[in-house]
Amino acid sequence: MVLAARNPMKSEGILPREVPVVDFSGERAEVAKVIVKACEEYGFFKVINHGISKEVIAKTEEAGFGFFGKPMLEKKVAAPAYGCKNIGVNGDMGEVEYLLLSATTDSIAHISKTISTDPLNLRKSLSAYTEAVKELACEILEVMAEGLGVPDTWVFSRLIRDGESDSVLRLNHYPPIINRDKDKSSQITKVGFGEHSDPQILTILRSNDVGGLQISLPDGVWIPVTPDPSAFYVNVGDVLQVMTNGRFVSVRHRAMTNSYKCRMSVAYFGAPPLHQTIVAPSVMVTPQRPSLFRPFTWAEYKKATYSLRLGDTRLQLFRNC
Ligand code: GA4
Repeated sequence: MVLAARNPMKSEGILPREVPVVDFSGERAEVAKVIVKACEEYGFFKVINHGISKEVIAKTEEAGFGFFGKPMLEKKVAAPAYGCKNIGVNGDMGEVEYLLLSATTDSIAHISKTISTDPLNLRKSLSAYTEAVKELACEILEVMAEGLGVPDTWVFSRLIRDGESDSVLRLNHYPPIINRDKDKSSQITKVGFGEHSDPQILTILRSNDVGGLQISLPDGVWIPVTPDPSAFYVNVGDVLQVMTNGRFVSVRHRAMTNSYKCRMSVAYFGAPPLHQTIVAPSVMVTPQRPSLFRPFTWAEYKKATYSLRLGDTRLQLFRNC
């Protein structure tokens, strides 16, 4: 059964304040329809019955908590893959610590040797997780292409399946923060990871059972995403917005901290190879819907991304006049 991305209020231009849910075990054409609608309206959806084993998920969660639970001096050994509070290179900060690595066998092997006393085991767990979420991302992208009526249904997934794909894996840890205002009467929620969109094609995110993720709807309203550790959450990234010629929206999102429990999320960012030219397939461009963006390579886009601040919108730099 597929739970549709309901939109009873669309005529008034208001979207329901709950995220669309896709039952991935449903009938393929129906799944495709629901995914396309969710990506057009929210750029975000939740996937249930995704087929990824609980064991694969649990081992990565365990490894993540094991690492973040270590003393700071031991974690710093993993720098530059390990970072605390600094996000990117232009002064963005958040109440977060993280591990950020290339989603390649070599990077996983390297980080495993650096941070674990049982590197083989850690490497096995992280590799199995990365392979599983990569496959889920590719299957989602293939169903999407079908739903969009793109004849080459591998047009998006091929970029992630490519051996030179620039995909990354990120483990984010948000420790609880007790932060009271001056008169100590109320609590202030602090930003863990500030508002931004993901630059890549598609993000596959999972967290433990602690809330904090919020997404921004096209009308500017922020809605909290109810945590569901058995599900995966999918973000449309900037590159997919370009490859659908603006039909899908890359979702702006942020993570807030809380005062009572650690939140840990694991995100796989599916990206093209650096030399790949990003351009919408021809069916996405029509006289009624002319090409919104000029062709550019992922390397160019990545360079622009890293020269800007976290919350900046980079896509406008690549718009056709
Ligand atoms: C946001 C999505 C991914 O986490 C990330 C981030 C990257 C980083 O942490 O190095 C960036 C951020 C992200 C976008 C703007 C730049 C680059 C931090 C930053 C300020 C790994 C990515 O690809 O882009």
